[in-house]
Amino acid sequence: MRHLFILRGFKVRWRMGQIILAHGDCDGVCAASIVLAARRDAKVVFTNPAGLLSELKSIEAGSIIILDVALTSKHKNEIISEFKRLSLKNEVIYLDHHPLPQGLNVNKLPVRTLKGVRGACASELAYTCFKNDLEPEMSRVAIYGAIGDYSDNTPGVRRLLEKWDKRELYLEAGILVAALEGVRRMDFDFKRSLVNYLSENKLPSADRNLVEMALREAERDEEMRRVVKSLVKTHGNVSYVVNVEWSLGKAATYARAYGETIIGVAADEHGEKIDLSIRSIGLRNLHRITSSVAEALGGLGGGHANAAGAMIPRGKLLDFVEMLNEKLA
Ligand SMILES: [Mn+2]
Repeated sequence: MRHLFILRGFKVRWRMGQIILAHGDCDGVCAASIVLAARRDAKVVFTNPAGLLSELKSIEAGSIIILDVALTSKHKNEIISEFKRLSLKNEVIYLDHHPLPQGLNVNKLPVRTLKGVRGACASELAYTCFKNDLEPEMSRVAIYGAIGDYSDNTPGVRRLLEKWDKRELYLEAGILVAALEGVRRMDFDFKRSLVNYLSENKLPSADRNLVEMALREAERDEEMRRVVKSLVKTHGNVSYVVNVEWSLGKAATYARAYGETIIGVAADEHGEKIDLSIRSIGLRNLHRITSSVAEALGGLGGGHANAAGAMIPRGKLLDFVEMLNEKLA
């Protein structure tokens, strides 16, 4: 619902109604689609952990639903005060599954959230939260999101899967994941139209353009894995690649695999910054290590126990790799 304000009799100003702030990966896109199906008037804005604070600051008022966007330890205090400011006027719902930065307690966040759902990705949380306003068959969109985030083995998703043949859904999720990996990260128009499409519960396989994108990405994966293999460098327990033009997450995974190390890093230099994906096996705290190293270098980062992301100043990549390796020891 949009509110119309008439100021001084002639000036007309629109104030924001409902805003969805979502991450742009498969889980974020699916979570946004689910919420949009329940809240048809909402406006969808894509953001990420580094951008969340400035998005919140730019909103004067409105009912806000945040999906799959981690809170960074660097901005945690400012984000909490934005949550407080915004929730004085309207409801703020925060649905996420990244570990909170140290010092924050999910029970004390000044927003509405879902508690006690261990391992559930943002799409599962969104489906659970908005279930009463959804067609039950929207559950498959929650399942695509869960597969995209490797989170389809939770009790909640297993229950949702009982109503489907999972093999059909894996094909649909696979198309979605591959198409999203293939699209530029900042192609928000494409992602917004995808959210509209999925919010109507239309199948990814029914959109030939999406299928084409997924097939092209599959071909590219086959080629880029070899590129990563030829470029990977190793320092102690950390392998890394720089500026391979591929999905950062996949590049990090294969850097780790081909470098035969515990951690893989993929870096993308642009302007004065470096975007990083970090992937590990068998760690419990990659998000913590990543955020402390990135912050020590003047950047920021976070994520999950074995998958994280960071942004650091240009020229600091070798320091980052060196410090990650030290933290492992
Ligand atoms: Mn997620």
